[in-house]
Amino acid sequence: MGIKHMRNFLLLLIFSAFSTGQLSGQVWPGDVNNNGVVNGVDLLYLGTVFGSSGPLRAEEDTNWEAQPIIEAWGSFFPNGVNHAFADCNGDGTVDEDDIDEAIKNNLGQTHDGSGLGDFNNGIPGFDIPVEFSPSLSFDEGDLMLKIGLLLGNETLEVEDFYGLALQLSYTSSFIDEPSFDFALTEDSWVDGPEEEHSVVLFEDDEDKGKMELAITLTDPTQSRTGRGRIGAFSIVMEDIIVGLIQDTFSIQIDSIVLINSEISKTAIVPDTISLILSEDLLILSNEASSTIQTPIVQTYPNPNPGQFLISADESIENIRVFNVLGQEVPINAHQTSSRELMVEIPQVSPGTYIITGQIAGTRFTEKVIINR
Ligand SMILES: [Ca+2]
Ligand SMILES: [Ca+2]
Repeated sequence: MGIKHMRNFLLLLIFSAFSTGQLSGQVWPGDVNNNGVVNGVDLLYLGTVFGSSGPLRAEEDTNWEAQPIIEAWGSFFPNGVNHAFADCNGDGTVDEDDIDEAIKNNLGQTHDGSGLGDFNNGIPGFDIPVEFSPSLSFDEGDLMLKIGLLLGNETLEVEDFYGLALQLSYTSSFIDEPSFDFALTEDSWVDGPEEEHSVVLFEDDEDKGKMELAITLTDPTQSRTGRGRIGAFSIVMEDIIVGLIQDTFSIQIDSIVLINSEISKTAIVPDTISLILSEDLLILSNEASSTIQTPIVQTYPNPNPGQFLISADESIENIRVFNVLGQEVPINAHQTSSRELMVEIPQVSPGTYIITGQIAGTRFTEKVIINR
C-alpha cells in the first residue's frame, strides 16, 4: 500500500469510528458541555448549534439521569463533546424545548465532573468590563428598581459576541424575598426584548440570594459587535419600600464569561454594586417622575482610616454615611472647594460604609472601606 493509500485508509478508519457512533456516551440532560454541572454556560454551547438536528436518542427524556446515546451526531463541540449532548430532550433537534425542559429544570444539578473552567473573570483595567447601572423608574404605574447590565466601554468594545453567562449573588437587609427579573432592553445592542435572534436564561434563587443569567444568539452564522447596554435586571419596589426608612442592597457578579460562535472564551471584568433605598427616595422619584441615574463621584483615599475626600463635577450636597446594616453614622464634613468635600468619621470601626449624597439634585451612592 502506497503512502497516499495508507493515509486514505487511516482517514476512512477515523471517519468510520466517528460516524458509527463509537464515541457515543450518556447524556445528562442539560449538561451540554458534559463537564459535570448544568449552568448558563451550557446554554451558550447549545446556542452555537441552535436549530441543528441529528439521530434520536434511545428515549426522549429529560430526567436527571444518564441517558444513553444510540448513535452519535456527525459533529462535535471544540472540547470534543458530541453535538448530541445539545439535544437535551433526545428528540433529534436542538431548540427551545431543550432549554425549557432540560437546562432550566436541571439547572445546578451535578454528576461526575468538576464543572471547572466554565467561567473566565477578567483583570480590571485590562479586560472588557461589565457594569451595573442602577435607576429607579415608573413602569406602567409600578416603581421599579432597574439595574442595567452594560458590556464594554469606549476603549474596550466587544468584537465578536455570541453569548454571555453570569452567576450573581445579592444580599439585602430589607428584602425578605426579592424577586428579580431580567430582560433585554429596547436599546440593547445584542437583541430586543422580543428575543427574535436570542435566548435568555434567567433564574433567581431567592432562598440562596443567587442568580444565574445566560444570553445566547441563536443563529450560528451571526455574531455581534458593540458596547453598552445589553439588558436590565428589574424588581418591583412598591411593597418593599413602603415604611422603609433606610436600607442597603448589594449585588455582585461572582463568575462571568463571554464566548464567540466558536466557543472561544473572552475574560470579562465583573462588577459589584451597593444601593441605598429609602422611602425618601420613593418620594423624590415620585416628584421627579423620571429616572434617577448615579452621577460620577470619586472618593479617595479608599481604603482610608476614617478621613477621605469626595469630589465630583458639580457641588456635592446632603452627604450621609451608613454602615452595611443601613444605620447612619455621624460624620464631620466640610467643603475644601466648590466640588470637593472632606469627610471625617470620628467614631467608627473598620469595615465597608456606604456614602450617599446629591449632585445637582441627583442622588448617588459610593462605597468606602475604613481600615484603621
Ligand atoms: Ca455543563
Ligand atoms: Ca431536542
